[in-house]
Amino acid sequence: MQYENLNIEYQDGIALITINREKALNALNSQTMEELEYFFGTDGLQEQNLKGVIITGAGAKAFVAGADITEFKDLDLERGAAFAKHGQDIFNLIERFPRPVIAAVNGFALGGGCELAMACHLRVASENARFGQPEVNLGLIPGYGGTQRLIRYIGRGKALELLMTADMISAAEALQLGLVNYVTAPGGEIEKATELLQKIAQKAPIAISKVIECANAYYEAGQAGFQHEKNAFGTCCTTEDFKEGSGAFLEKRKANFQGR
Ligand code: CO8
Repeated sequence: MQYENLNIEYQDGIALITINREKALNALNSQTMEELEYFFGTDGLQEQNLKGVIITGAGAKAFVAGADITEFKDLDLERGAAFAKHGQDIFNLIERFPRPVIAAVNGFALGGGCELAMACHLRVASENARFGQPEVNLGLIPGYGGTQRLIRYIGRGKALELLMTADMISAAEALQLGLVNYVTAPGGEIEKATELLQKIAQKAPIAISKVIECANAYYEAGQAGFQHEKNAFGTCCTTEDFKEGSGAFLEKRKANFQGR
C-alpha cells in the first residue's frame, strides 16, 4: 500500500508511525484508518526483526483530535454501527499486535485519538498532552472502544465523569489516573518510548507476544461491551442531536441540543 497519511520511518528495528494530517489536527479520516489497518494487519506483521512500534502525531499541537468530523454527515443507524465496528476492529489489531506498540502523545488526544492511544500497549505523554472523550458534545458516544477501555484504565467512576462531562485532563492527571505510563518534557516522548522499546527488545520476543496475548485475554469476557458500544453509536447517529452537534462543530458555533 502507498501510505498517504501515515509517515513510517524505521530506525534500529523500531517503526515510528507519524499520523500526518497536521492541518486537521491529525483527525482520523477513512484513508488514515485504512492505512493503520494495513500496517497493523499486514505490513507490520511481515516486518522481520521488528522491535516495536511508536505512534505519534505530526506537529506540536495534536496527537489525534478524534475521528474526522467532516466525514460524519451521512451516518445513520447502520452506517454508524458499521463505522464504529470497523474502527473497533482496526484498534483491536493494534491491541493484539505481537510486538509492543507505544503511543507517544504529543498534544490533544481526543475522541478517537484517546481511543487510539488506549489501544496501544503503553502511553508516553508530553507535558502538554490533553486527553478526553468529547463525543457527547457532538451528540455521540465514543465508537472505537473508548467506553470500554477508559473504564479498564481509570475505573468506572472517573471514566463516567470524563465520558459524560467531555472534560479534558492534563498529562499529569492522566499519569496519576494510570492512563499514561510516563510524562516527559515536550519533545521528549519519542525518546522515552524508544528507550522503553529498546529495554523490552532485550527480553524474549515470544514471551513478550504471549504477555500481550494474556493481557488481552484477561478482558475477553467483556467483549459484549464493544458490541453494545457499536449499536449505541449507530443509535446516536439517528438523532437530531447528533446532526446538531456535529453541524455546530463544523459551523464553529455552540450546539443547541433538544434531546431528540
Ligand atoms: N475532525 C475534523 N477536523 C478537525 C477535528 C476533527 N476531529 N478536530 C479539529 N479539526 C480541524 C478544525 O476543524 C480546524 O480546521 P480549519 O482550520 O479548517 O477550521 C483545525 O482542525 C484546527 O482546529 P481548531 O481551529 O478547532 O483548533 P483549536 O485550537 O481552536 O481547538 C480542539 C483544538 C480543542 C482539539 C478542537 O479542534 C476540537 O474540539 N476538535 C474536535 C475534538 C472532538 O470532538 N473529537 C472527537 C471527534 S468524534 C470521535 O472521535 C468519535 C470516534 C468514534 C467514531 C466512530 C465512527 C464514526
